[in-house]
Amino acid sequence: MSILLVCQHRDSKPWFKAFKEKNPDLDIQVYPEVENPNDIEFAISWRHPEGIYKNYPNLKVIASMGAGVHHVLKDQTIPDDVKITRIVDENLTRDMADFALLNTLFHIRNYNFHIAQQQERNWQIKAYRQPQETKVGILGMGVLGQAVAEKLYQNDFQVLGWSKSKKENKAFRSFTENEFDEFMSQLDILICLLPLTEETEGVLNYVNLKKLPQGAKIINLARGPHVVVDDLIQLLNEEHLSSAVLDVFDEEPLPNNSPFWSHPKVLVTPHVASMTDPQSVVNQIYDNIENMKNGKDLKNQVDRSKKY
Ligand code: NDP
Ligand code: OXD
Repeated sequence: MSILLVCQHRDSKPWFKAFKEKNPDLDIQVYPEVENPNDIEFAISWRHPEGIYKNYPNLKVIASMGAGVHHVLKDQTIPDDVKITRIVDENLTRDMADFALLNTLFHIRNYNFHIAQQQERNWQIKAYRQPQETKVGILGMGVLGQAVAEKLYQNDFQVLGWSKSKKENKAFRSFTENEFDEFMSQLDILICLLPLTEETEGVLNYVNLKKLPQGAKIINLARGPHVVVDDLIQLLNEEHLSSAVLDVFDEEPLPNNSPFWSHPKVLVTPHVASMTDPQSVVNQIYDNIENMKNGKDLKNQVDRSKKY
């Protein structure tokens, strides 16, 4: 039995090291150097080249290196009986909550404005908003959305959350799918933490973002295709939205000619809101290798019919 490590745009070495330290006897093959494809039963994967998994006839499980699984599920060539798992990790969750808080504070403390003023050597005082008078809405109230809500609530923000199912959590007011307009119409800041699915792709489009009050800000920490690029640029230029923080993009690395790089109201970060630390997640993936061998249930298995 061999493990396949498939990493695109991520360094495979720390992953290899973490698993070898956990069990030196594991046979780990690093794609594309695979000795015997028939031996591969378990893959640890990040943005694999589409279609490769059909070359491993005994593959049983694909473990996403991240919380998101769209990069796996979008590959229609993966047989239906291959199980898929994702990462749920307290360090990943804490880092995401910190990043969301950082950017929310960045917005209410007018950091974009002060950075621009410094470039002009201009000493200009601007009134700032208090957290208690700021409504932050989160699209997607799963593991990460709820952790972000709790952190913002602890820091005195008013928090609203939108998800498929109703949630009971004192940190935020819960809205479901048919309450979208009511949710959007009251926000000062919108944070996106939805999984990418057919239903959520393009959710940050002109019509939906126009439902936000004038001057609202958005923070996309989920996936690039949630945003319709031209619509967002138009709403920033029309001054309906006052700024955007974008951590994720349709194409990563963000191409040189993207309008986001130089837009004065956009802050670009290179998909660093929260990064999986192989040392932190090696146990949950290793346990699943053992669970697979012993025919037991897998941790953090994705419901393939739900698509997230
Ligand atoms: P979860 O699966 O735990 O949560 C997803 C949430 O979205 C759930 O609340 C779900 O509702 C809701 N949802 C899904 N589809 C819809 C829909 N059509 N309408 C309304 N709500 C919907 O995911 P995580 O919180 O773990 O992760 C979220 C995403 O964050 C990942 O998929 C990934 O893309 C992104 N991410 C980004 C990182 C970065 O560094 N930028 C790092 C890690 C993750 P319900 O609860 O009712 O099922
Ligand atoms: C993830 C990510 O899904 O890094 O974990 O985006």
